[in-house]
Amino acid sequence: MRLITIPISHYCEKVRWALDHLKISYIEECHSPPFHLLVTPRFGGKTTPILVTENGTFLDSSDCLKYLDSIASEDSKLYPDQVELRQKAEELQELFDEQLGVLTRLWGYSHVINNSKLVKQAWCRNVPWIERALFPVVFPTTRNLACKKFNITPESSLEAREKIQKIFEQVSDILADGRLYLVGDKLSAADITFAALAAPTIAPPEHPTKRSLDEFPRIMAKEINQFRKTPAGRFVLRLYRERNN
Ligand SMILES: N[C@@H](CCC(=O)N[C@@H](CS)C(=O)NCC(=O)O)C(=O)O
Repeated sequence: MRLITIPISHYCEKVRWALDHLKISYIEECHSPPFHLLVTPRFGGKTTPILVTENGTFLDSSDCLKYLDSIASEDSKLYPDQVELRQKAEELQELFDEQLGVLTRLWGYSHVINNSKLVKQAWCRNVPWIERALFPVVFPTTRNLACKKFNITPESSLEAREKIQKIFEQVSDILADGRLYLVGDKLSAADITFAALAAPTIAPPEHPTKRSLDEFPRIMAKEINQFRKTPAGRFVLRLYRERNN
C-alpha cells in the first residue's frame, strides 16, 4: 500500500496509526504544501491522506479506515461488531473528523503560522529534498493561502480553543465511568480518530513528529499543558504511550 501524506497532517496520522495498529506494511510518500497539489490530483483527490491499495484508492481518512477494517482479521477489527456500538463509533468518528480536526488545525496553526522555522520543521519532515529546498520561496504565499482557507485569526483561534474544550468535555464525560476505550472494550476507530485529531493540542511525546513542549511558543505550550490535564487529554497521552505496543 502507498500512503500519500502531508506528514504533519493529523488526518494522515490517523490513517498511519490504523495501518501501524493492524501491522500492515506500507510506503509513506510525504509532500509539503503546496507540492501535494502536484501529486493528489493524479489519484483523483486534492487533500491528504490518500491510501492507494490493490483494491482501490481512498481519498478520505475515514474511508481509509473503513477499507482497512474490511481487510483486518476478525480479532483486530477497527469497528465494533455489534450494530449499536458500531453506530456509536461512527458517530464519534464523524464528530471528530468534521469538528475536532478542523478546530485543532486552526488552533495549532494560529500559534505557529508566522514562525517559518517551526512551519518548516512541521511541513518538511521526510519530504523530497526539492520541496524542502523550495520552502523559503513558497512559504509566504502558502502561509497567506492557509490563513485565508482555514480562517486563522486571533478571534477564530480563541473560539476554536473553546469549542475544542467542549469536545474534550464530551469525551471526558464518556470516560468518566472508568472505561478504557470510547466504545467497546478495545481500541476502535473512534479512539484512533480522537487521539490523532486531538494530538496538535496535546503534543504527545510518542507522536511521530517527536516534538518536545519547549520547542513550542510559550503560550501554546501553556495551553497544551491545560489540555493535557483534562481526562480527555490524559486519555490521548495514554493511547499514544500504548501505540504500537
Ligand atoms: N476529510 C478529510 C480531511 C483531510 C484534510 O483536510 N487534509 C488536509 C491536511 S490536514 C489537506 O490535505 N489539506 C491540503 C489542501 O486542502 O490542499 C479526511 O478525513 O481525509
